[in-house]
Amino acid sequence: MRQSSQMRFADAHRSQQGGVRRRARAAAIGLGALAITLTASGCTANEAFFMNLPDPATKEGAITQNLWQGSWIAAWSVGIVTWGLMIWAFIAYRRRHKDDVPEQTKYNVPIEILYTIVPLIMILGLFWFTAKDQSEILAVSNDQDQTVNVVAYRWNWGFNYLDSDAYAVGTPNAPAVLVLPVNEKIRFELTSPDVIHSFWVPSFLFKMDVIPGKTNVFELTPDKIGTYDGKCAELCGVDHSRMLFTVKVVERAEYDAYIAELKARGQSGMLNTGQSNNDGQMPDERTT
Ligand SMILES: [Cu+2]
Repeated sequence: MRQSSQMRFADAHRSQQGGVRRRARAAAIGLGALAITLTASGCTANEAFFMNLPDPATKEGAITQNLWQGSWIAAWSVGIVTWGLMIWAFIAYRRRHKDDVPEQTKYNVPIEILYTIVPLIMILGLFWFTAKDQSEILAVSNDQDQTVNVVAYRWNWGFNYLDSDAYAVGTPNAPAVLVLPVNEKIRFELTSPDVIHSFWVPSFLFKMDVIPGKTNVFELTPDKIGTYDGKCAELCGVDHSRMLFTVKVVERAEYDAYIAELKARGQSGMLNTGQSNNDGQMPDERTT
């Protein structure tokens, strides 16, 4: 009798060891497959874990990048702990016999308090960092080197270089170009003569609405020479998707040459926003 029970125990122990080994092998295969998928697809860490946020092209962009990456690190950590607990529960509490019934409980107060308090702490943490960084990025200190009045209208962009007394404007065939000197603090003043638009330069990690009757202001310091895409990020009407522009961050000398070129073309002073008529397009820009 005793002998047979010892044998059963030894059998059970052996099969348990086998189970542990099988699980360890399955976990190793899973991790290996994940590593191969990431490497084979040529994913960078930024693409795989931070959803490919562009490299910031402004001094202030680093704040947003930090907030974004920090939020993802927090999210991945929570995800890994949660998935780990789930997988552990699946394995540790799996049904071992056909007639197994799990222990029936109505509630578990400590666990319920835990999963109310922990998410609350996480949300408050994310809120605190977001509010702190947002107020830092949106702070306007009026010590800018240049002021650009961005005019968004159906369906193009105009840029009034207020300190240089020149303007640039886009046409449907030639999207607007915003030229900015590198490492100079730019004050952007956003105005719209018609409907709400949104000024968005993904590489600046920044977007702000352009609202008729209200001047929205922000300051950024582009610090990387390069050409960046810009677009309207507010569905503003039928040709919203054509509201594209290009930002060129250049050396000071190149900026001066560009302003001189605008003036030579007769684009001194400010864009007449009255050109935008009730139908939304400049009369000379109608394509149909
Ligand atoms: Cu728009």
